[in-house]
Amino acid sequence: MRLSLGGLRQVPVASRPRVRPGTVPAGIVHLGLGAFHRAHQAVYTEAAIALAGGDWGIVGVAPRSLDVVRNLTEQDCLFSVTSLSGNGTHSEVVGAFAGVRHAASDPDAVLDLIASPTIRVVTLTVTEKAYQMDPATGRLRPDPAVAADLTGDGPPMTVPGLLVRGLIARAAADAGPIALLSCDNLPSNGKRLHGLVTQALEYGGAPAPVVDWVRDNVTFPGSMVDRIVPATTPETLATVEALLGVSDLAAVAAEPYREWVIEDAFPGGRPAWERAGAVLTDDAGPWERLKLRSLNGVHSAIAYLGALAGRDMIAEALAIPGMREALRRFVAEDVAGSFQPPDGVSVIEYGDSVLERFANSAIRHRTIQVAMDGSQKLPQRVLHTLIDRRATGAVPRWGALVLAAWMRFVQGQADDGAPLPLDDPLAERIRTALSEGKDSPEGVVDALFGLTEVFPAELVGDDAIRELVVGWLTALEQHGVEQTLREAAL
Ligand code: CS2
Repeated sequence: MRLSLGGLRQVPVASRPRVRPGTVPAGIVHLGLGAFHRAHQAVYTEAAIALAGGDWGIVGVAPRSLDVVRNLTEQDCLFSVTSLSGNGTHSEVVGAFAGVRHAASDPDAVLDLIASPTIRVVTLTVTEKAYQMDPATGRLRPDPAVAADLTGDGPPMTVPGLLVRGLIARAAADAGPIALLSCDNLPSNGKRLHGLVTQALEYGGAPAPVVDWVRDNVTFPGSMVDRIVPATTPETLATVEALLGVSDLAAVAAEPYREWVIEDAFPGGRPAWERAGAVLTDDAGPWERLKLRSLNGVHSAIAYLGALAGRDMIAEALAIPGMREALRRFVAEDVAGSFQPPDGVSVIEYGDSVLERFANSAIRHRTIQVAMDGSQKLPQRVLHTLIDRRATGAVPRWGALVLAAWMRFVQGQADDGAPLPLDDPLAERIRTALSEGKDSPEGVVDALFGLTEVFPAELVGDDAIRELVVGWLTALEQHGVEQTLREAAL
């Protein structure tokens, strides 16, 4: 039997939703129906509604993927989240969804929602690349699809297009203030989203009254989101079916840990997320830098080094001799001194707790999954650490290793010669650059440093950085990851 309102009777009582499914009116539109949203904001929002009430049901919008919309529709918008750890598993069905939509086939429904006075918050988990901005600068990149969305009369297909056209419709309807809350792993994600909307309005030639309305009625709170949520696999679905007693094709599995720090700027109100364990603050910046640099930066390091060493899973890659030591030194020697952490937080202790989470082998997180979209992830995860350390005169040796590992990874071959996929929006640009400089480590570094949308001039022009990266890349090419890590520890 399939998970659905009727099927809930089969589900163990302890796993049933905390709110009555289908009874909570919509107050939030969420863009990006991937596994992360379901295991993170949806869980917090359901708990907040269960504990404090409010019309904060979520309408989930998938920009492209039809499968998730179909699966959720067939399941009366119900799905389960299963926490996996060495200490056992727990599944809960989430009942906070008030509906689902597919933007690619029905964009008008999404614009109507954003323009509706009942919707007072739009949340986003669309991944870095969907913001269509140059990662180095945060400038909107109006490629043809974005340009058509912003200036044309056709249906909007991109995230900037959906947001801006939705806001224009909301301004016309004078439907009240609204918060746009980015939950993606971008630097200063609230400011980025604000910049995106501002630039997109300008690019599309929005009339002054609309620009004024957005200025006066729309906020862009920043946030730090955290939970490790691997892609769902057939194995996940089988585990979940055994736990729930019904099959759930929209199931997600995740680590038990979760964290959310949100800037409290919601002019139309918000769920009582603090009741669900979120931290509401004036400035999420220190939390976000902590997480991007000491969690995501380390995650990317394990992903590139591990994939090159032929390890399929993050937990396996962490077990390579010398890996933990190198990562601990990366955090202690490079990351910790690169920014001011939140009051009372030790970056080194945070980094150690992150390594414990990465060691959770039950979640089966693939190195290749974390490795994807590196061009969009490197700036906030690694390059900002390098730049900020260089500004103090330090020589960030371990951060340079991470960058070198990416440069070897994008060449497409593991240490044993096995092919590695390059899944990246800039894949073509990267391949073209590499075809010009592939003969030596120096050539590779210079060619890739030519990707100005990723590498800022201050980094590229820094001889000390270049020398470090060339040194590591040479070692990785000559000896492979395992020997390089063994020797690095000496
Ligand atoms: C990961 C993140 O895939 C990736 O790039 O680093 O998705 C990571 O698992 C989450 O940010 C953890 O909160």
